Amino acid sequence: MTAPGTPEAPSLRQAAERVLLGNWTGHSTVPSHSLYPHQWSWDSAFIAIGLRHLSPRRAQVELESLFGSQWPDGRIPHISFSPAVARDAYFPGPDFWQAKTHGSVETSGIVQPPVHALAVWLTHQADARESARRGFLARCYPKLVAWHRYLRTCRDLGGRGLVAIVHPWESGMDNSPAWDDALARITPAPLDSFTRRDTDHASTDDRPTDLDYGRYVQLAATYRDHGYDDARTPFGFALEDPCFNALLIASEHALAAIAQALGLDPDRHLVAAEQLTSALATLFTEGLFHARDLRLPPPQAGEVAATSAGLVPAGSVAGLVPLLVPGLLQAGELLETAAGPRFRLGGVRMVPSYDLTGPAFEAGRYWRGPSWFNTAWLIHRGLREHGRTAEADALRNDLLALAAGTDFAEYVDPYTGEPRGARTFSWTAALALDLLSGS
Ligand code: 2M8
Repeated sequence: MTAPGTPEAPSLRQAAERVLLGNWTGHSTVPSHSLYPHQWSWDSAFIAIGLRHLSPRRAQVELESLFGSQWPDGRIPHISFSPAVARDAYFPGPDFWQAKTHGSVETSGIVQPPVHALAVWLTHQADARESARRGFLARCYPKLVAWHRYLRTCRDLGGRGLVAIVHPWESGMDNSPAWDDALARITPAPLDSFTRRDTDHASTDDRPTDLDYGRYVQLAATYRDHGYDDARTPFGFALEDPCFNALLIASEHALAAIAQALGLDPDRHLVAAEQLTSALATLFTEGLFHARDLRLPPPQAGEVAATSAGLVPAGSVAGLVPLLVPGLLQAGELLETAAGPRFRLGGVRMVPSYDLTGPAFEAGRYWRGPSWFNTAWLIHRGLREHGRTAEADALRNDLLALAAGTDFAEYVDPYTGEPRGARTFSWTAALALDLLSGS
């Protein structure tokens, strides 16, 4: 039976499937043909999670094609460029990144949150027989192990057992206010040295500012000019992000399940999950997980440090994502914060990307306030993990109603539900399909 307030399931399912079919390119799915016309890393993981209900085989191919762009050091780049798309259709494109893997696939050089092992495990479960026939898990497992190894070694820049991001794009929450202070220390690339393409397709009010873009370009160019070598690059921006690390923990748990299904010992993954979970606890303060800024200048004489642990004061939805970590000790406090005035779970549409009471809140601008479907899906999973079924069901129904009512918008105003950014956006359709399928 369809819950009250949710759109009629069969027609929503068909509409979501149409979006996924329309954005399919033959081996992967673009987030949006206009705004993001290539393959994105964490988008592909979310897309596979929905696509598995339409075609388990296609979901496998989606992930396998992404893994085809993996670098020899194990990193999975955040964009895999399509040779069929004009080289300047998206900025920064392949000519900016100058990165190639296996001699042919052109990619970016930075990464995105590691949702991939979770996506592989869920995709496998959708049709275990077809997965076994194609050797899906056996082929993905070593790639996922190499990916996590890269993150846990080359990217443990703080030496605390947590992964650091070195560019706001690596968080997937590009212009989150959580990055403002760290970004303010970066000298932007001159605005006349590059041409944005995103504002050709979306309103400038819904997108990051030109100043943000100047800094994004500068950070990426520095990494590129040091050969994307983590040991050599003088990273001006390095933060331990709670969302990124929580997803790595969820993915280590998924890797343990994958190892077990392959008859391998899952212990190393369970140990990794445990180590990461206790390191993650150092990011918790005042009811929320916060990013740690590894480049925070030491306080001047007489000045009080912002927080003793170098934690960024801005609170964002990234700090709620650890809810999906099994057995999380801070879950009770985190649930209180989610329901309180800062995020108003159940009181506004889905979950805002940034503290509703924060000084930088903007209801329509990208990751500075609007509610996103992927983070709502993650929080839904977290609520279920901690037995909060009623809140999980309410969030599910809200997500489905918004997906249906906005033609699968990229993000929405948390107060009005008004659509923003792209329409027929792939992960919105995929994750709606997943929730419709009872996941
Ligand atoms: C957005 O990020 C890209 C850069 O990677 C952009 O703004 O051009 C973010 O929302 C990110 O999370 C997402 O993966 C990407 C594609 O949907 O778009």
